[in-house]
Amino acid sequence: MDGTTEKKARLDNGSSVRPPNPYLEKQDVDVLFHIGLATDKDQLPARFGDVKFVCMGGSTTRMKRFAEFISERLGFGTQNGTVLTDLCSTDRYCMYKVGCVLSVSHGMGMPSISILLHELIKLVHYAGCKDVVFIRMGTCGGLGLKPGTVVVTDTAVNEMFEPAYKVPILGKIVSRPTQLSKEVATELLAAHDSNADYDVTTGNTMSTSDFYEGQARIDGAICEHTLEDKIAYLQAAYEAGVRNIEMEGTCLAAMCGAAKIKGAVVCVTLLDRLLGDQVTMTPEQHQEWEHRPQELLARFFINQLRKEGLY
Ligand code: R2B
Ligand code: URA
Repeated sequence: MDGTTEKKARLDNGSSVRPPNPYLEKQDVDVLFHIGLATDKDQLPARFGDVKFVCMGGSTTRMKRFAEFISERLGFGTQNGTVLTDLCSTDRYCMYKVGCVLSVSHGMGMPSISILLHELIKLVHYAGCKDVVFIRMGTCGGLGLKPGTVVVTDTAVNEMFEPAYKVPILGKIVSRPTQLSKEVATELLAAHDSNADYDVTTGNTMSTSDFYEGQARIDGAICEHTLEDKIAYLQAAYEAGVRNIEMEGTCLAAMCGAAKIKGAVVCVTLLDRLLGDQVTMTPEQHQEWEHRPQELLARFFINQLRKEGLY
């Protein structure tokens, strides 16, 4: 395909995703640098056009295990029979595809997930995906919740408890609303197995730019606030409806909202931040708790696919 034909096919592909960037139409080729895919070489519509659920989590091994789990749980099989292949040709992120599910690692923090989201939003657009849902599946600190509880985010808020993602662009702070899908959050909550021995709840999620001081911890290398300051801040967060704290939610909410993609955040709490700072669960508990959002997502996928007669 020559450049012009390729560009036309890339932009008129019926995707429901509209990246709000007029300059994309002017580019002949788009190289998605950090995931190592390009519009002219990688047959994005053929390889990714059927994607319905883009699931992201921090760690590469967890996202590989998630892909294996989904493949088995939903009976999707894998791309080449037995072994899952990492579709990112770079080592910045990893990406696995099983049926209509993409499982992608996002690293830690908003700068990392922001780069990935720019490229994934363009990927699903160029691939012609329709009605795609983006979900972050991760870990967090809880507020007043038993460790191991799963929280489906209602509203993602920043450190000032505002539903806003603030990012410096051209030397100015740009504030974007954090917009998650209420519909997806409701469906996720409904997907919980009532026989499970843990709770799935909802509340506001505070996203921070740091794990230590940024989350009011007093166990980092640097701490200029007191234990009393920390308790007062976490209490104020609780009163503002915050039930868990993590590091990517507001960015995902704002970027999905801007691109008209339904976004959701599902995290398991590793500790109760009202009781302490150190993460001390056993490796066995960690593994078991990390699996809980995965099971919830599997049940959510099955419900959604059944509704569309696809499962
Ligand atoms: C949760 O866990 C990570 C920090 O330990 C971070 O990526 C997050 O949001
Ligand atoms: N991830 C976070 O961002 N904070 C916690 O307290 C635990 C996991």
